[in-house]
Amino acid sequence: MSTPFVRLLQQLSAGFSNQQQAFDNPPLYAHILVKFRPLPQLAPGSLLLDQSYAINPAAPYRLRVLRAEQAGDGLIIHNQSIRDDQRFWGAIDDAERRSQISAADLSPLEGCAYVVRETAEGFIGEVEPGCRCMVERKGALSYLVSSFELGARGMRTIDRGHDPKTHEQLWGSLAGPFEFERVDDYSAELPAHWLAG
Ligand code: CYC
Repeated sequence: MSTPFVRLLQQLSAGFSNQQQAFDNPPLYAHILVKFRPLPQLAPGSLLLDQSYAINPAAPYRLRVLRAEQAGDGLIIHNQSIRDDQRFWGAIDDAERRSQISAADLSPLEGCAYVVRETAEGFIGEVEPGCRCMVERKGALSYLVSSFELGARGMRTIDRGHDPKTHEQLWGSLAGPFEFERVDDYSAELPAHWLAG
């Protein structure tokens, strides 16, 4: 009998690609690769997140360390940035370099955790309430409204930025969610001691 925490880690520890969607709908959707891989040296539930454009996976546009945690009845995924994260470009596919990421390299991204609930097919996560996940784009400050839906076959995500005063949408998908298929499975890398509790 696995717990929701374990099932979330198993579904998330994977590589995802929206190749089909990008191929079907240029130029609405860029081809993006998203990978989540366990970091066994860190706190239980820690995953390296690497998001890149498929044309240049060597230079990811977002590298983070996520940490899933059971919280009462539900689940939370904390979001952390990595100091000088260029040091870890390429680490997603290099176990030796992944193992060099330490807790001292991480800082919490306040307001940017995902609140996650289990569904029949998988999980749904939404940025925590409060409009506190502030991001800058083209010089304008906005708060992030983001959600993901995880299932057996893949993941759907939607990111949008809103004006802190007017709440008007400033950027993000107008065409609908990114549709990712699971193309790699890294769940075998989850250390046994994370799965026991
Ligand atoms: C920002 N996208 C963000 C942020 C998060 C995510 C958390 C703000 C905080 C941060 O940078 O970490 C999304 N993080 C996620 C998702 C997961 C996660 C979905 C999975 C659990 O861990 N983002 C894309 C598309 C494009 C996009 C290519 C669609 C519109 O993946 C845009 N996201 C985008 C932009 C920002 C953002 C423009 C803010 C500015 C920036 O980061 O460049």
